[in-house]
Amino acid sequence: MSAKSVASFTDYFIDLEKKYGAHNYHSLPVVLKKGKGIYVWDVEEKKYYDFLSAYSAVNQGHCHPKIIESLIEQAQELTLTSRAFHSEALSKFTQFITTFFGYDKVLPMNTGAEAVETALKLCRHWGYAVKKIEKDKAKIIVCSGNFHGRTLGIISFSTDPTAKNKFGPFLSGFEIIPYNNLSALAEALKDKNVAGFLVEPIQGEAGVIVPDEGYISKAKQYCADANVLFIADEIQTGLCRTGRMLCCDYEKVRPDILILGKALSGGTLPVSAVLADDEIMLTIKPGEHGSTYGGNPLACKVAITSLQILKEENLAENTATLGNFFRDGLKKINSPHIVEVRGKGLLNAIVIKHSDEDAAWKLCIELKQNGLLAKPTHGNRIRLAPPLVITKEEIKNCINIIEKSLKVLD
Ligand code: IF1
Repeated sequence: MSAKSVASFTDYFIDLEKKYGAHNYHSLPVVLKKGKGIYVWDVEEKKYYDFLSAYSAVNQGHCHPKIIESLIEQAQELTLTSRAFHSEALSKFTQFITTFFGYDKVLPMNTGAEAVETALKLCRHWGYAVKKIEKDKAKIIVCSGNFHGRTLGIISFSTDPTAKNKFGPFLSGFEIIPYNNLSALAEALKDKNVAGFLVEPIQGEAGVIVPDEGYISKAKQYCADANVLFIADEIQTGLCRTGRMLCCDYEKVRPDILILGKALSGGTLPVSAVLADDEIMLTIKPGEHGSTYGGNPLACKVAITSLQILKEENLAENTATLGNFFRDGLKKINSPHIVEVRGKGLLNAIVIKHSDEDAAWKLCIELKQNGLLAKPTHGNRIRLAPPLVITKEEIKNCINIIEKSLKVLD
């Protein structure tokens, strides 16, 4: 069968993937083949605003020329050594990223989930080596509605039945408390076996849940008072997405363990990192943890450039300003179908209310028709998170597209 014998290229490629690929995603019916800045193009040559940004991995915009240049340059030089040997690129990267974020040490990994696993292992290790928790008794507090990845360890403390059920048995040693609830945290911290508190400064997957002002700073303080590590998963909220370099910066909180991923490579390859000070990081000794690709030269080179761009292009400031402008614009639409507009910086969501339970999906299909890509989550929420290089003019156009598309729900 060739692409020509079916109705459209789009259908052809969707059918092909359906036939040969596992069915673990329900993707929007669009097949992309090119990206540049805030735009992507499909196989029919139709151009779209990308309002998902690969779940915040392309904060710097698709195929940023400087990132691609770094990628190519390093790819022609050296891509992988394993950690059996040192590399020039890793050495430079460790100095660069620790200086950038102000930590003693970094542990590089690949995917976000791996970095979260790393942080959990590190936290337990610290719990035994420094806090002197009795062997195998360490506990880590997490929040309901969390999303930290899809490994067995991580889904062991998920509260999303779709992500978790059918995959047991699970790992123990976690206590789940409600998000944005300081008294629940204070109660859970009474247990002397608690080594850490893992939290997203804004819950992404849950539908962009922004906690009350002061939650993060007070949670950090409670943890410090209880000699418990405050672990921030900034994989999605970090790297300027919410209008600051880190979302924790809004409350002047410096996490004990900081987890980064996604935009650390500007969307070119999986690069993640865990940052911490010596007292924590040096508990891990040679042979106790690692990854073949973690800290590979290609990743290291690309990550430095990706971080430099965030500063060079003032993406935190742009995001903070345009985020406010965008949410104001969305609120002014004043549609009966939008019951809430929420978010911080350019990590936003609208909540749709409609008698048709597929309304959010239908709206996304209409948005696609009108040249804007976004995807519903949890049925009635639509995440709106463009690359951070977007301009005010472009945001205005997008508000118009959203307003026009909403008519499909009338
Ligand atoms: C999928 C959501 C976003 C994350 C945080 C760790 C990870 C993620 C805070 C793991 C990953 C993704 C993965 C993607 C969907 C997605 C997502 F809707 F589920 F919540 F971004 F909004 N911590 N988030 O958000 O990082 O291992 O994937 O590199 O389908 O799994 P990863």
